[in-house]
Amino acid sequence: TYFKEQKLSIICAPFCGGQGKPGVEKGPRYMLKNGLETDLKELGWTTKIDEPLDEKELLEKTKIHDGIDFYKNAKRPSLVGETSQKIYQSVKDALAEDRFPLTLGGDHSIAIGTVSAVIDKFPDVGLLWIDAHADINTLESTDSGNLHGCPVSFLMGLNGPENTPDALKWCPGSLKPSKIAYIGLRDVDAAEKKIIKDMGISAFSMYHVDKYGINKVIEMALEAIHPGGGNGPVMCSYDVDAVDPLFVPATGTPVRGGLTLRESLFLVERLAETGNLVGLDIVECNPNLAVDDIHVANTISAGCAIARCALGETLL
Ligand code: HAR
Ligand code: MN
Ligand code: MN
Ligand code: MN
Repeated sequence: TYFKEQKLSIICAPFCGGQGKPGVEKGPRYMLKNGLETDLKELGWTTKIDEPLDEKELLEKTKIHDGIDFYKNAKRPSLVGETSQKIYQSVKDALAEDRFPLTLGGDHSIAIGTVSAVIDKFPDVGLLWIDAHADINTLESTDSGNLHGCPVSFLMGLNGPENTPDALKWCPGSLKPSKIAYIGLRDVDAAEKKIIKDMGISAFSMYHVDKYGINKVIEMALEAIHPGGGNGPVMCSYDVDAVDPLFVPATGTPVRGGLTLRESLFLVERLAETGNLVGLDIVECNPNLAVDDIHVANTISAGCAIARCALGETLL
């Protein structure tokens, strides 16, 4: 492990401005209400909760930015930039205190902050992006204009300095194509497929999960980001829409044919087993999109289980 003591920061990132469906800002509050902090304490972690954003104030602000904060067709770049920078600082603070950073979203645009901070501390880190989507659209290629579909392009510096909104210029954009691997993909835009192919990025779609099984896929992904044995620090940015909507229905862009609940949890159990995990995001839980209370409970409990399994919970 890369941490001296079993200490962690739970960083709350209640942000919905990287996409258009309010409710995803409720994720951190719902996961904490589900008992996540107590459960992590029972696993032996000394916890601290960091809330760099005011959920209510930020939601109001997001509405104000609607329709005025644009960069080409990208929506709310100023707000995404300033918010992800606050999350960046929180993750940096956690790591400076030798605490494992667990960030609860919010939409996936917050990973611009979390991953940048983890790279600052561990320059050699490999990133596992667990998602139905590749989130690598550039400001040029995005059709929706939703920045939660673009974080990887900022992390990799694909937009270039001349094409980066001012509020996002703080992002170092230093992630190398060889240091990222995807798992769970099944809804990738044509422009994203081209970027992934041209840059030689490792991507394991649901096809590969079916073909090889989840354990083999994880091992191939680790080998891709850390050639010669798969050892080295790993950051996991986990979009809950990687999980099949049968298990995680309350999310903004569900896509059928995803990971089973067991595959989803095995993935993080396996990462915990390596002892190499240095950061985790859990994003895109949106209680507003549930049609009933069971949908809320299923979604939130899956998000919490992903966190617990990544942080040491085992079945036996
Ligand atoms: N590729 C689409 C876009 O860029 C949709 C991706 C956004 N959905 C997510 N991200 N939940 O993982 O708009
Ligand atoms: Mn997604
Ligand atoms: Mn995502
Ligand atoms: Mn139902």
